[in-house]
Amino acid sequence: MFSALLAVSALAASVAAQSHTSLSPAQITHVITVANNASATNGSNVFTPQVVNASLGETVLFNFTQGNHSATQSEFATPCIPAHDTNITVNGFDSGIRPAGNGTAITQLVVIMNPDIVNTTLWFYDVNTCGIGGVGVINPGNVSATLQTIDGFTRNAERLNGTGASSSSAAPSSTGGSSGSSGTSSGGGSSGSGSGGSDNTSAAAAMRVVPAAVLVLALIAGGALIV
Ligand SMILES: *[C@@H]1O[C@H](CO)[C@@H](O)[C@H](O)[C@H]1NC(C)=O
Ligand SMILES: *[C@@H]1O[C@H](CO)[C@@H](O)[C@H](O)[C@H]1NC(C)=O
Ligand SMILES: *[C@@H]1O[C@H](CO)[C@@H](O)[C@H](O)[C@H]1NC(C)=O
Ligand SMILES: *[C@@H]1O[C@H](CO)[C@@H](O)[C@H](O)[C@H]1NC(C)=O
Ligand SMILES: *[C@@H]1O[C@H](CO)[C@@H](O)[C@H](O)[C@H]1NC(C)=O
Ligand SMILES: *[C@@H]1O[C@H](CO)[C@@H](O)[C@H](O)[C@H]1NC(C)=O
Ligand SMILES: *[C@@H]1O[C@H](CO)[C@@H](O)[C@H](O)[C@H]1NC(C)=O
Ligand SMILES: *[C@@H]1O[C@H](CO)[C@@H](O)[C@H](O)[C@H]1NC(C)=O
Ligand SMILES: *[C@@H]1O[C@H](CO)[C@@H](O)[C@H](O)[C@H]1NC(C)=O
Ligand SMILES: CC(=O)N[C@H]1CO[C@H](CO)[C@@H](O)[C@@H]1O
Repeated sequence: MFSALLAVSALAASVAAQSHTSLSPAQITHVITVANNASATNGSNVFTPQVVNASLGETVLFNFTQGNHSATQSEFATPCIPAHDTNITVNGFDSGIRPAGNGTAITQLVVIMNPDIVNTTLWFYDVNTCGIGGVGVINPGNVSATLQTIDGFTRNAERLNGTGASSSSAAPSSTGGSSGSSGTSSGGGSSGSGSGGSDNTSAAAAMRVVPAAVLVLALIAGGALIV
């Protein structure tokens, strides 16, 4: 009995990174290590893991251990722009840039899965590596239904903010999104193939965000008129 309790306690400590209490959702912590940038052309290892599922009351902890990165919430169609800038009703988390000094200045950003966000897919990026695929997602959901995969998100980031962003084709790919139909984030649609980037879903999402952008511009214009 006592040893069983000890085992449960040890389990709680290992998953929750906080011991001495019982295992409840509020203490389950999913750690995403923010580090690396091993090459100047591939940011896929900035966030490890890149994909996390977190339930109500659980915590996602970004652990900035190395490099000079941010964890900034965005939207699928606009991976490298803060979510709040494309949809003014979304606050969105944003760590700001966190220079970790190669492990000498480790900091954390905690995102608690409260009721208002737990059923939302939370896409995010690193300001300094977004264009080379420094991106990730919390709760991608049923990608067979949404066709919004981490691979599709990465392609959008590289297409819109990569080094070839202005010169390469920005035409939507009809195959980009369907690669996610396997239900996993790896597979036929891995980075490289379908480099045209987007898919029907993201095109629809892009249309969806336009009104917000227009609204923002209208507000700015209004402010300028008042001034
Ligand atoms: C980036 O690196 C990851 C992991 O090594 C690899 O799976 C992926 O194919 C690479 N992407 C590109 C565009 O080179
Ligand atoms: C963050 O990373 C550092 C360095 O690897 C590690 O010592 C620390 O335990 C990590 N923090 C959490 C909450 O996982
Ligand atoms: C971190 O990145 C920001 C933005 O790119 C830059 O202004 C800053 O100088 C960088 N800091 C370090 C320590 O590299
Ligand atoms: C970062 O630290 C690791 C070990 O602490 C070391 O091996 C590596 O060379 C360092 N990198 C830089 C760029 O200083
Ligand atoms: C989230 O979605 C699940 C499944 O549809 C539902 O049971 C739950 O009430 C939702 N939670 C919130 C906070 O909206
Ligand atoms: C990505 O590109 C968009 C459009 O040019 C720009 O507004 C945004 O600031 C860029 N994001 C980053 C992280 O550089
Ligand atoms: C996250 O949940 C989805 C179903 O909602 C599942 O398909 C996927 O494999 C899960 N991913 C991870 C990393 O657990
Ligand atoms: C995911 O979506 C697909 C396509 O809409 C659907 O057939 C499947 O039942 C869904 N899976 C779950 C677990 O809801
Ligand atoms: C903005 O986000 C809210 C959820 O916070 C959503 O209901 C709404 O449809 C979004 N608006 C646009 C234009 O995407
Ligand atoms: C975007 C970014 O930070 N790229 C850096 C990744 O690492 C290489 C090699 O250290 C740098 O040259 C890049 O500037």
